[in-house]
Amino acid sequence: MRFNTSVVFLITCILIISSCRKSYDNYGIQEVVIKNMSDLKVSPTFDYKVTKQVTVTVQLPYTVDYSSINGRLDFYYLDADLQEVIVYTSMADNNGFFNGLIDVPAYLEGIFVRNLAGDHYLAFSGSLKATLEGGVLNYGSFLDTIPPLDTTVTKKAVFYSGMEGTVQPGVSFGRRQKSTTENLIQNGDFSINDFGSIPDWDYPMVVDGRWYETSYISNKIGRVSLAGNPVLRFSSTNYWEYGGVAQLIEATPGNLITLSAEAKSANNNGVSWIYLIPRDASGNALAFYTREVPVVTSIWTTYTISATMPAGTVNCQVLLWNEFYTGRTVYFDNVVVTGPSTDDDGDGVINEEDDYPNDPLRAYDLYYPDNIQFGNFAFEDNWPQTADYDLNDLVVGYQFKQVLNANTALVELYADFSIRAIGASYLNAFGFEMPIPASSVQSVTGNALSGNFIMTSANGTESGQSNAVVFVTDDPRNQLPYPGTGEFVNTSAGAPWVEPDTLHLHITLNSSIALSVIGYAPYNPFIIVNRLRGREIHLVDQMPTALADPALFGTGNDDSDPATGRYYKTVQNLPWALNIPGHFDYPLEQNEIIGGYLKFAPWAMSSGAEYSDWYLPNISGYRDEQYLYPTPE
Ligand SMILES: [Ca+2]
Ligand SMILES: [Ca+2]
Ligand SMILES: [Ca+2]
Ligand SMILES: [Ca+2]
Repeated sequence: MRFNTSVVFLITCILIISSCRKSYDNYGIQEVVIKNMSDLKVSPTFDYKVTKQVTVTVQLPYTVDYSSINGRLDFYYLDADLQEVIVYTSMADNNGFFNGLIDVPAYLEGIFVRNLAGDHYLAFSGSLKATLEGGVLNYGSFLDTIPPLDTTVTKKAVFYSGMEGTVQPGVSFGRRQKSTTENLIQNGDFSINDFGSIPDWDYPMVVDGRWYETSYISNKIGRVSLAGNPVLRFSSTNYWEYGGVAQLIEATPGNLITLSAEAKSANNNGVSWIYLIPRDASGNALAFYTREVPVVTSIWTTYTISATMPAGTVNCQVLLWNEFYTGRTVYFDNVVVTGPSTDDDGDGVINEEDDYPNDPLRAYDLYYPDNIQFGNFAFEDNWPQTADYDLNDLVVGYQFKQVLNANTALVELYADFSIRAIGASYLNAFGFEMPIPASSVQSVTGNALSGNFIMTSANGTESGQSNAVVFVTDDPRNQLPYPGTGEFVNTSAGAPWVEPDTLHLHITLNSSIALSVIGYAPYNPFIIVNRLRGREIHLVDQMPTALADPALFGTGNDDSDPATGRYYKTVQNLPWALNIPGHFDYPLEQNEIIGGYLKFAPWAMSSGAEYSDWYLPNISGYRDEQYLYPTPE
């Protein structure tokens, strides 16, 4: 797990979020407790989304030549267990530029951005309540091309070599494991006590796999043991000086080289730098590519610089550089240098960033809701009559994997669906519509169609549809059979639990389709109620398919208005379905969701401005477990 300069920001954000949660109490404002869905007062335009779209702009570092490659960007957040949850992946253009809309949990105030050239935190601008917000991240703003700052060489060398004894560990946060990947640097973890000496950084060096310490400073540079782990320590001096360690590696013009190193400081001040310095045949520096480490925090943090080697390069100096003054101590560890990056399949995505490095037609996987967890669709099935809001009539877990090429076009789609609960007497089919012609689909496999209810074309899409409509199952009871007792399946606490079965769908296309055309998963999921083909139920404001019966709109309790794009909401603006892009414990049979999730009401009544994390588990005061189905782990 890699962390960057912005872990501090993250911690700050967590503090801000927790303080927001407490603000009601702090200001003594009483929340009005609504216990029945029928008492909810919801804006007629509220869409019941727990995600938001943010506009994100990223400029990759100017030290890298992107003219023939597309740089990969992974956008992730850290969950409560500090797992990296990747919510979006894309490629930058041949200027290293990316601009796009990404869908993220609405409670996030920012997102981590990962690229070969390092990880950064991108804070969303605008207020939490803004519907349109986003941010700009420029990798170049962390970089420079100046030579190492230096001091006049006057001091006698005090060169320390050898373990200096054990230093008590400081705060260690998300420490990365020692790298086992191919590393162009030798002894990057400082496990070997083998250091040479050079007077200063710009002296001649050879490629010999050794670190060299600059000796014309009076401070100590040496190995120390932190909690049994050897690291490099640059410690204090009484003078203002500069020094560090260097190693020379092979390099040739056009090589894309990436240097990363972990650093931390005991006293949180001063400046350090990591450098890639290409040298010519005479040993002269051709350029200075540096990532400044302006404040080395007390948390182990990974810093990264990527650069394309210029004409004339015969090798490259890797330099860890520091300013020294009284009281300053900096630790470095896990120096990793990778490269030269190659693109074996020639699709414009370098091997390190290519999920399919030997397949020019495929470049990366884009997951929804993310790479780690299943999301959940929760349906009410009594439309157009009013629902009982237990949101368990059909509960479907899902995870989509869109396989894209280097031009961000969809090549094929994998989708896993898990029927988790059937809290209904109706027989409801489940599928989804994609905004592409049915004829563009080549094949559909892995779905479960048992009978003659859903008619399909040869390619597996529903016949009679102009758009591609794929049914996952026409009878969920085949995936989640009735256990013999209890009212329904997995919605009553007294009845036996039935282990959900997961269907693995694979949809291939006749040719790739631009993501800008096909859009993003989860597309347009819906159920068909009780084998009445015209009776579809979709998420709020999602279009019915061409086979839905338009005569049903506006009947019963439905307040849809096709002329204005209003669909599947009551006059009171209540929904018949929810999409939770993550963990969801649905309610027990005939218990309104509002009883189990105590922040659902303030969330809905504030149009999503408050408690957009209402569905998350393990937040104190958010749930009343007696109304929620106790899904076994
Ligand atoms: Ca490639
Ligand atoms: Ca590829
Ligand atoms: Ca229900
Ligand atoms: Ca039910």
